[in-house]
Amino acid sequence: MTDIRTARAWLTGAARPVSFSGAGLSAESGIATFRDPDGVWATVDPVRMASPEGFAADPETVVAWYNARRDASRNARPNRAHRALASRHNMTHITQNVDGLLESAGALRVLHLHGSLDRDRCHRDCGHVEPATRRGLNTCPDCGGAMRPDVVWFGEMLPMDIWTEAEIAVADADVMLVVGTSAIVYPAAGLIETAQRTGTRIIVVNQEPLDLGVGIELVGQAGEILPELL
Ligand code: BV8
Ligand code: ZN
Repeated sequence: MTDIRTARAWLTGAARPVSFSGAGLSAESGIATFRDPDGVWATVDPVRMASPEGFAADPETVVAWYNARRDASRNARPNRAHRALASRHNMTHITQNVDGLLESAGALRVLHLHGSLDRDRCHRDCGHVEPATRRGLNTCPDCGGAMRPDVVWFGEMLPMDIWTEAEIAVADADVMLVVGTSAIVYPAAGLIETAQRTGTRIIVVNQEPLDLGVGIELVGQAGEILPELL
């Protein structure tokens, strides 16, 4: 059988499938990826814009950059790949993406390992979180600390409840569908190794070959391949 037919058979019979996605899933919705040649990090320094040190050094610029990404994300629509994933109601979606396009496509269970653009949280971690409606620099109404996007920056811990839920879902999964990620950011990318270790069948769908040496790799656009797979 061809790889795509085998992959489709695996997914058809999957009782506990998970997807693990990155920026490539939202690329066809017009949201830039990070490490493609035309990606975000080609023009923006990740340490300056996506780290606590960068926020401390220049909070106005960091908040403005996230507000620009929020505007881009709000104008984006789910693409065929989001809709294909959302059509599998027994699939747990573990994503590194901070957009809400899987939810907009109707996905029922989405675990955001790196947070969400839609929220701001208190930088003092007092627990205050609010929808990201206020523009500019704001202070926490509960403790006066600085408010910042509720995303996970480099050097910051992932939300432990979400991370634990993702680890359990992967350890329990019979099939993992990896979509549109360069799989180099940890601990998130470590979930692929967890899946491999626990005998999960792994299907990788990516525009560039990742050559992870696990399961089946289908090279191409997620918006083309996923509707065929699911
Ligand atoms: C942690 C913010 C420790 C949210 C992001 C030094 C100091 C501190 C930490 C480290 C360090 N060195 C290494 C680390 C660990 C670090 C890390 O892994 N760095 C990497 C770069 C080596 N990790 C961390 O810092 C993490 N935290 O380790 O904390 C700790 C432990 C205990 C206690 C305290 C602290 C935090 C990681 C999260 C960082 N946040 N962004 C935001 O603004 O979005 S990372 C950034 O990369 C995004 O979040 C993104 O989600 C993530 C992964 O990128 P991808 O989604 O994979 O996107 P990419 O562009 O790379 O790839 C897209 C792929 O899609 C490509 O392969 C492309 O070919 C493909 N594609 C494109 N179009 C399509 C397609 N495929 C299919 N169809 C298409 N149409
Ligand atoms: Zn606070």
